[in-house]
Amino acid sequence: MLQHAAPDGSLPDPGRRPRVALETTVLSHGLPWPANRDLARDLHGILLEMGVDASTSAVLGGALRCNLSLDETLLFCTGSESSPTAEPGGPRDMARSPQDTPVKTSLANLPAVLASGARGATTVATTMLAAHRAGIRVMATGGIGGVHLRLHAPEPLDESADLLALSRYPITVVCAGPKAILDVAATRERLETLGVPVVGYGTDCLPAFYCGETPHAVDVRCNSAAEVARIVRERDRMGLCAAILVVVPHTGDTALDWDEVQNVVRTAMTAPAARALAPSGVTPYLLDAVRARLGARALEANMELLKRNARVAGLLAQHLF
Ligand code: PSU
Ligand code: MN
Repeated sequence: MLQHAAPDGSLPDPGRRPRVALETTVLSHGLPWPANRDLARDLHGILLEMGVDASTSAVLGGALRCNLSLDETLLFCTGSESSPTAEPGGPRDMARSPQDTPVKTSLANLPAVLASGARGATTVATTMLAAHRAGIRVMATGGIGGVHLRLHAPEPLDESADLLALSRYPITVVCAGPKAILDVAATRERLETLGVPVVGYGTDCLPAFYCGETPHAVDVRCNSAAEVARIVRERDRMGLCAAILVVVPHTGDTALDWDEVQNVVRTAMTAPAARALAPSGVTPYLLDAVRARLGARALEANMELLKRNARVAGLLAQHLF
């Protein structure tokens, strides 16, 4: 099959396997210990069984890498056990964590994190950059970042750099839609403005993370990885630089109700703890809040959808190899 050159012109080694890029912020900031450790092992195992390399990205040793070993990946599985009584956004009990929490690293702080020599967990945005530089064409995540809700009208708009990266790097990103904690309508509009095709994998409507359905539509529905691969090739033939966003709906017993999640998010955003957050703390705070209020179901849904997305990404990587 056609081998694609990396931006530096090099071709993949003969005998190299298809690769799927994975992020580390979901491990360090998105999931509690030990769920993050279990997930890291499971994702490696799922992809390995498919004959696909899990190409995990992070800032380590002053470099932006996309080839962490499983042992290196486990360094990013920090944090404490999630407890339903924990104050969302409160200080994390590090007693059980293997290491200190790495710095959440997106595009704006990447150069500073590299220069500092600190360990950095990559978000969707920086993982896309790492994948692009390494010639990896497919990545898997849970929910992408997007436009945040504005509950107090004059607040400045908080918008994830994931959107900018989606407009900039021609990666195929497999996810469960925007995170349900976001302004999903505004995020959907922004994806269109940025020229990011939204492909529903077996669905006509846009999912939002643990919620399998929202009132918003996708651009096109595909029912197989082969169909998605045809769209990716046309994007490449046109020389378009934006990503293709493949959204896989999370269905089944652990899927959460859209209105229920919206209520939790609104309550969490008006709580006093929300006012003291640094910008990069907003997403982890809201994810913690949903878990604290909706309990095990939210964590199970999060884990399940991450594994499902890795499988779909693995299939796509095989088709595009
Ligand atoms: N998906 C998850 N959990 C997460 C994230 C994604 O299931 O924690 C992370 C991703 O790394 C994503 C980031 O890029 O949250 C978005 O953060 P922000 O809104 O601050 O850009
Ligand atoms: Mn933000």
